[in-house]
Amino acid sequence: MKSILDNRPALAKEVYKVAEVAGYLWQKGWAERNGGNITINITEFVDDEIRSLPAISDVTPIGTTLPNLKGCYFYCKGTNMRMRDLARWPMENGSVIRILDDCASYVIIADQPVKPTSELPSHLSMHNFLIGKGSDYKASLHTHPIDLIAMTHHKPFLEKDVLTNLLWSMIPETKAFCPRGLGIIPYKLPSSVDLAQATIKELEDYDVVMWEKHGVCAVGIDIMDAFDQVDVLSKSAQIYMTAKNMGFEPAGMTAEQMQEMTVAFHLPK
Ligand code: 2HA
Ligand code: ZN
Repeated sequence: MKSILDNRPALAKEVYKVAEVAGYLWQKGWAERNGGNITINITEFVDDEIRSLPAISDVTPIGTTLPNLKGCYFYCKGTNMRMRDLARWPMENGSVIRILDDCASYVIIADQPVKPTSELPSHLSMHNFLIGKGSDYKASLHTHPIDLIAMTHHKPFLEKDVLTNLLWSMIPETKAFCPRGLGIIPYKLPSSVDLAQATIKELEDYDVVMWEKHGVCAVGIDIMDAFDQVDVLSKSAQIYMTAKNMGFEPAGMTAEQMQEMTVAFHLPK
């Protein structure tokens, strides 16, 4: 079957990175059933032939107006699709959409009319925000990491930067590779525009945010970058839990050790 990825190696590479990450999400136990979603901004790979592809779906409202997305194209995981299936068949479990000129609706253009993720309002709001601030980030990831979600069931962890500092202090790499820390968003209905708005507000300060009792949302240069940031935070959460399971509160790196690291790796404060 013909695919939009045929003879477009640069675009295919990005989509196959999504497939690779989808496999990791499943292996990690972060992607039960249809859990999680991924979107990537692929506008830079779009040629005249893609621009002239006809719609293969109805015009569908996004639910919000996103002025920076005019003429943009995204690869999106399909709603109700499984990450473990997407890992093998990305173009059967996801699709490419075109944002229409009203910036408030989209059509699917390839390969098949797979309806995009239920979290499309959040994902597209994040891309709109990123473009607006001139960021070169192209990927957005939502997933359900067991350890990090469990931590949001404990009220003291929901205070600003409590989890950021706790997780950073478990192992030096976490601050090095997730230097902006972990934002917290109080519980909101999945897929809601409310959740989307709260998410972009937190992206001002963080690349990874927790949706209380639901999951994480991360943005990055590409999908590997977004995944890696969640992965290092999850590693820290595992170290914390392992120490607690051994019956003690982990000491954490000292303030001096954190400061030394921050200077040595040229990290933000
Ligand atoms: O797509 O994880 O939040 C399934 C979800 C919705
Ligand atoms: Zn979810």
